[in-house]
Amino acid sequence: MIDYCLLNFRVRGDHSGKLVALEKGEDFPFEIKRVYYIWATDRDIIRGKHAHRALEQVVICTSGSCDFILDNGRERETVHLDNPEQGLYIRNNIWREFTNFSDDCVVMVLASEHYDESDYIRDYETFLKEVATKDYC
Ligand code: T46
Repeated sequence: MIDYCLLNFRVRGDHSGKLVALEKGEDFPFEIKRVYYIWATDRDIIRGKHAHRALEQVVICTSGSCDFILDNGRERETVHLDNPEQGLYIRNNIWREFTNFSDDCVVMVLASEHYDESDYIRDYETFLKEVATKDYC
């Protein structure tokens, strides 16, 4: 099993529309240190192609849709994101690629750490070696 989950956010909508608020300690698995968002990506582009050594993230498709392909070094799973009421929680040591972007896709990412290129594993063979050394089962 791949170590991810879909968080279902509480929606505080009324007749004027929907609203999700994410508060520290209540709705979220870590303290957010960075937020970034991605849009205007052509459908067939494959982004990501890396894992993180320590970083944890929650990915929210706030508009449109895209597919996240998650890989723990043994198996792969595709998660379709198209709902701003859900967040994809990706822990460390998971290889991710994302693609199949709709024209209106906006992906917002909430991150547990500041940007640090040394936390990225951008080579798949290196990723396989690093996760193999952590595979105790
Ligand atoms: C991830 C997926 C979901 C910065 O300068 N600061 C930042 O906080 C980020 C995220 C990126 N950058 C720079 C680094 C590159 O020169 O922006 C450029 C594009 O980044 P990258 O190629 O890593 O983008 P994606 O979409 O492949 O991956 C990003 C995140 O980097 C990554 O952590 O999990 O989104």
